Amino acid sequence: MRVNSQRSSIVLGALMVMASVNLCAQNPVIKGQYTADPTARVFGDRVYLFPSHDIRATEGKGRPGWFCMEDYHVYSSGDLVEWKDHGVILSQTTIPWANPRAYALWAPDAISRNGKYYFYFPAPARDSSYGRGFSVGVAVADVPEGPYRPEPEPIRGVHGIDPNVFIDRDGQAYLYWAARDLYVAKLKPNMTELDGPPQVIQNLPTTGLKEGPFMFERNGKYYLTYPHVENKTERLEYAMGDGPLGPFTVTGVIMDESPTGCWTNHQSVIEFGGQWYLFYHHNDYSPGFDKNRSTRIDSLFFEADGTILKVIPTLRGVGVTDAGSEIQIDRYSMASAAGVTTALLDTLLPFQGWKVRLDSAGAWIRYNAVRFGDRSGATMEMRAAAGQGGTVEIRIGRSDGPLLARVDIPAGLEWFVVPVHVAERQSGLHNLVVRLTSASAVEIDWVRFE
Ligand code: FUB
Repeated sequence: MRVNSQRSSIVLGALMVMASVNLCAQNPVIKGQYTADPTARVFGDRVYLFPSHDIRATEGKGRPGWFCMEDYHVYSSGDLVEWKDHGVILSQTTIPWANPRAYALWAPDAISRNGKYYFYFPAPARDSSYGRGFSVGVAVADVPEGPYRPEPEPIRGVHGIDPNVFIDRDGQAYLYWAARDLYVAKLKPNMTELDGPPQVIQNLPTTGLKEGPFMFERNGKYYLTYPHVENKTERLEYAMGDGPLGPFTVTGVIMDESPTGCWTNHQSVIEFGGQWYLFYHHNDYSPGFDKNRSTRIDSLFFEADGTILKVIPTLRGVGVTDAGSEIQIDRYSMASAAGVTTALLDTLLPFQGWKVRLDSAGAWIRYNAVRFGDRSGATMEMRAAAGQGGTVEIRIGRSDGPLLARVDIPAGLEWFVVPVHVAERQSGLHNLVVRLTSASAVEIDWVRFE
């Protein structure tokens, strides 16, 4: 099986270098708001996330049952785990040329040049003199967090969605976008005007929707990544070339279609702290409605010939979790083949997150990369529920690894926070295994070490 989960020891090494503060996030990485179409950029020593901001359409506000976005936020992180929301950077009502009632601020991008930050976004224009459908605008800032000043007019000659900007090693900037086909055009040094006519990118799939182009370069190879409907819903594919204009050869699939049917996916790729990452989205916090999506991150690996290993989406995501935080072990890295299910704690309040249910004796989950640091970890708490009472063991590394604690959860319908003594004090970075040892089921929300 040539997948990213095999490379966990490499990731662990990279994470040990990156971790420095109190960390606790898993996939999805932003809680409390929907964040779709995640474009990640490394500016200085932080990663900036520029997503679309899905909201739920209501009467008079957007089109019920469809995508609905009225503004953009930007987020940043120094470790890919703890994310700061810098607030609204652009709103449909403050873009001079955009329709202020369209609720269609779709997938954006941002890039830095000569000390300025350029934010590219699609939006329907306020009148037909700009043409039908979506135009693409630019807003400019002095720092990545903004404030961003929208240009008075959209970019002339661009009609479509999902703008993506790439600056090649020679300084030439390119704008990519989608309008049934994928297009590319050179940008002038001012980053706000095309420098020549757009070209349709050739040799890409001719049937099934393509959108969301994202270009990156690695070791002199140019990767044009894009969501494409090969079958029923979008999957993430890529084509490789020797330059930003191609010619490109369709090379492979980065991520298969969502098994739960989220129709869209949308990607960006960065290298940060010596590791490559794929940002993508899924409707984790909105399982019944796939137009409210959330950002996920997983590690990305390359073969020696430069091709990309397919990414298998994980709940665990990336980054190191501090042992003293509420470790959301329902976002596990790996699980036994049977006896493990996850569910929202409260389907009416999805941002409260999930619980994991271990159903049959021997069922286990493994949660990677918990940082004990120099904490002694003498006690542990587990928030759990077990109708008939139940017992789980927590071990280090493997289901037969050193025993940290045995937790007896009392019988009852309510959730208990059960304190236990930790048998073996820990330091450093470890993977945790939680295994059911009782015949009766246990549900777990989180564990935390004191
Ligand atoms: O978010 C609206 C649209 O859905 C994006 O522009 C596409 O890439 C798809 O993710």
